[in-house]
Amino acid sequence: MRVLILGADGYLGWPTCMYFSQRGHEVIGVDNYFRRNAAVELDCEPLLPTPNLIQRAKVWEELTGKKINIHIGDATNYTFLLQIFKEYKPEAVIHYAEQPSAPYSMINRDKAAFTLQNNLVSTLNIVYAVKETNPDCHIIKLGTMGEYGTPNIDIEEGWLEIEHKERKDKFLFPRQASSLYHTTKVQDTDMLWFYVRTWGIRVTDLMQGPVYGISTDEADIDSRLVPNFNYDEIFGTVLNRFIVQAIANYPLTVYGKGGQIRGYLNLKDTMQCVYLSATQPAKNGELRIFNQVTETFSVNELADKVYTVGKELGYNIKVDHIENPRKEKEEHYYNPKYTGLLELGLKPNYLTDEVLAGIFRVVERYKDRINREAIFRGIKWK
Ligand code: USQ
Repeated sequence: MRVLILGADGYLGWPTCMYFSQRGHEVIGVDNYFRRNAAVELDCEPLLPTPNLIQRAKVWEELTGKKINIHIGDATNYTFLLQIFKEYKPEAVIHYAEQPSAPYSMINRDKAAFTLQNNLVSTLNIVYAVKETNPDCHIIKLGTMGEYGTPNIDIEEGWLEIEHKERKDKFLFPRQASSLYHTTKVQDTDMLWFYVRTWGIRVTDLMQGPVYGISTDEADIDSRLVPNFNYDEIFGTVLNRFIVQAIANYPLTVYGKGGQIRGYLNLKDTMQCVYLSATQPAKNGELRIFNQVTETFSVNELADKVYTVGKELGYNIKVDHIENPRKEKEEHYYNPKYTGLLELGLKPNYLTDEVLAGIFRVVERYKDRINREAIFRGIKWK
């Protein structure tokens, strides 16, 4: 398969490039270095040093003999993107090229506008490039579980059948996002559904929860192939942050009551889910939606796990409940369905103490690089 990966330099993008390349597919990786530049601008660089995307691909080729074609450019630039589609004629495109951070989107109007413009225009451009070059190309889009919010009813996989005044129909499950970033993902889904209905394109929209971890089979080959591991308030996800905080002797930053429940998954399982989606594609005229999580935890449960494993490793960890900078429910019902990817063949890597200890061990090696000031700045929703 020829697979185009947009956002190839990111936390998920680079490991995905290697995952597909390792399995014999032709990979084209595109990135505009938004994350690298934002990390410099906001002083929140990843914990582990990562060579740039061109250098990463060179290291990968030296070590495995497999080539990943890299292009540095912006998916919101249609001329650039169309040229890539014309040159490579991908059979699948994986869209990670979005501004992925909820706090970033809440910093100020300019960051909100950037998030809106970047996320929606990149998605629109992909749809147009697919229509213009190969309407059979399968679009795999990273959405988020945050599109649904935390409703007081079970969350289905994307769709909900509604009976109203004795008539029935199927609709997108109601969405109520809790940041401007999450709202752009809702808008993406709506836009994709419009073009699926109108042009008959094929789309898989993956509603992913927060990802944790640093290890994949390919990334473990050499330290220069590691993913970007962010632990800062803006780009770091909560479990990765807690582990770094534990090692930095920084009290764990549980926001508010800590009863916020989310669906989580290991970085290795993101690779599996995207791969399973690509190799068993959606049909033409189908918007297929999967909830991409493997288990659910509250923030308090994550803090407890980090506390317990950290203690065994000799850390004296403190847990703080700090005033929640976000506007979100801190105690709520949460029961998402997530069987679709299991049915495709997903074999989950659950969050065991051993998995947690593995992340601790990697972070320990780089603890001198921890920038304590990046851990919490208090970007407020209000
Ligand atoms: N949280 C804390 N303390 C922290 C950081 C976070 O209590 O120091 C809480 C948050 O308030 C939230 C939960 O932990 O209730 C998850 O926060 P997060 O920062 O790990 O995740 P989030 O901002 O929701 O975003 C991340 C990714 C995003 C993805 C999303 C999936 O950055 O790209 O879309 O997870 S989901 O959360 O299901 O919407």
